[in-house]
Amino acid sequence: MRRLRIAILDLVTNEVPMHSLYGRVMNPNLAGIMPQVLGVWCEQLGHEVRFVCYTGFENLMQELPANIDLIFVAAFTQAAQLAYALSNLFRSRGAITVLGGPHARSYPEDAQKYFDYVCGFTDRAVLDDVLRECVPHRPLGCYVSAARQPTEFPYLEQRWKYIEPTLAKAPIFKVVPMIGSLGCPYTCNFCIDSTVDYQPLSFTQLAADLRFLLTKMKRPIVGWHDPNFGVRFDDYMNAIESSVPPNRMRHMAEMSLSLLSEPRLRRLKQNGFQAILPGVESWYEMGNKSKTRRTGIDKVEQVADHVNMILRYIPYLQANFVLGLDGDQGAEPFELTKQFVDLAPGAFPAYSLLSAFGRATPMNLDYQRAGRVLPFPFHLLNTVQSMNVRPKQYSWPEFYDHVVDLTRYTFSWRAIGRRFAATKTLIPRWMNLVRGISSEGFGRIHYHKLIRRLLDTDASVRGFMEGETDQIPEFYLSLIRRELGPTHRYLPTGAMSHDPNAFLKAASQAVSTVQPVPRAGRVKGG
Ligand code: B12
Ligand code: SF4
Repeated sequence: MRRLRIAILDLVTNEVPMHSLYGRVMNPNLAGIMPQVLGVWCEQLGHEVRFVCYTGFENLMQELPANIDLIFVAAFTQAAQLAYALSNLFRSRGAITVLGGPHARSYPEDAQKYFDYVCGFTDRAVLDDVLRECVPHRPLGCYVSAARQPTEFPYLEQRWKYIEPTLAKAPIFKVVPMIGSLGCPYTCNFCIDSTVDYQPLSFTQLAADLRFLLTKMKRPIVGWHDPNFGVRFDDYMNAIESSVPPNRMRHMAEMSLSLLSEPRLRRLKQNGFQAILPGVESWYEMGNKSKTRRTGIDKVEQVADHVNMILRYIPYLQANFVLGLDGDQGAEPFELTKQFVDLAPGAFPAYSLLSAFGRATPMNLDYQRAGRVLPFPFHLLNTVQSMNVRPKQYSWPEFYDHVVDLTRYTFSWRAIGRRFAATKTLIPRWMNLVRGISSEGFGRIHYHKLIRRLLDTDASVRGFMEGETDQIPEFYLSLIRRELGPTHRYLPTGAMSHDPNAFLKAASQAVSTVQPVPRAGRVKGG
């Protein structure tokens, strides 16, 4: 195979350039693992790699070499328009472009219009196929996917050359991305991993990675990217205890409440776990994540007790909620969340607006069948700036009234003060304060209030959100233009719009450009 000049671009944000202080502190800590994995694999296959993690503050045009054969772009859906613009630019310079990551998994049909290759599950063999072929696929890109998630990743030591320069951009604290498992044994129907088998990676490798990390940093912080950390709880703890002396490492992880019993919390504390991000989601639905059969105020009290117990062992807890689920009705769900804010003052509540990411979950087919999915531009699909499913039980003004009210309550000076007082450890305490008064707290109150006002005053916004027109309102277009900055001019014609029902159409057609993945072997389409 010819030696290729390859660029790998991890798009951690979609703003060019970014201005937020919070983004400067946090974004280098949001980098993905897979772009680093690809870097290692490409070099092992004999190619030359230029790696860039775009955190919002680099000069993208200067960082990326003009003279490359192929570029890999890793993008969440919120970075899709930026990715499409960059693909267009690099194609015009003669490069082959490849997209992977959550957007490619969620909206492959759309991404095929703008990239030569669109990757689903990606293992070494898929990578090898793409690099061996490396030809333009236009107008429709080629969809490639392994039948399942990879069974192994390179060691941390091999990924380190890509991690180190990314973390060098983090001014205050640095989070090292690690992963010990893929998929999940649970089947929450709103989750991308509900249909992906749980699969632990090698615990021997994990222990070796942790030992290596201690040679690089004095008291590292590890951010676990496992969809549900700790399913094989004892194996993880054994790996950590066998390789990390007490007080030498700190950890952050997403874990279900159901996995967080008191004996386990004791062990997590001993092993330096500092932040846990469990999902509560709703007081009426999705009980299987928090493993409670209760609903309403009973569930609020039970979850608040559980959260307060966790906070006795773990200094930082972010409780994740989804707003606008079909099971919610009237003011009650929002009022219950306010009660939770009062009963568990030390938790940081994170609210996501219900979002149906293309083919990410089986449940999205139901929303599409009901004609409820709106064609909000991808750039706005980050669970905050837009909700692309029309609510079942609320009118839009009613819904946004509740969202504004809840957000205001959660980030009132009273609640921020109580959160500050209830958090005993220094960094978590300031973290809660900064998040509350920056874009995540005050910023969101401001943004949701703006949308609520536009629902009354801007007919184009109201008509779009009611599903009466596909015409994207000027308010959103100018916001996107502003955030894409100089890259906006490379956005191909038509790339601001997408078919919100592509998954449903593909599911009901015999021939699709994205074939269902068979049990074994690799798949190509398009
Ligand atoms: C860990 C995680 C994070 C971490 C790390 C993010 C990161 N950079 O990877 C943190 C906490 C930072 C995070 C933040 C966010 N997240 Co998140 N996160 C996850 C989670 C739990 C696991 C993803 C993961 O790493 N899996 C392990 C990897 C190895 O597997 P994989 O992602 O399936 O990747 C495979 C393929 O996609 C492919 N691949 C992946 N990347 C690439 C890149 C290239 C170039 C190629 C060729 C292939 C390829 O190869 C892999 C192996 O097969 C998922 C939920 C889930 N259960 O999967 C949500 C998820 C990915 N997040 C989501 C969202 C919405 C967000 C936020 C926007 C939330 C917010 N409002 O801030 C931010 C965006 C951050 C960003 N970087 O832009 C959505 C994405 C939906 C979408 N289509 O965009 C998900 C699916 C959850 C959901 N709500 O449904 N997240
Ligand atoms: S427990 Fe978490 S990772 Fe597992 S299916 Fe449910 S939401 Fe997804």
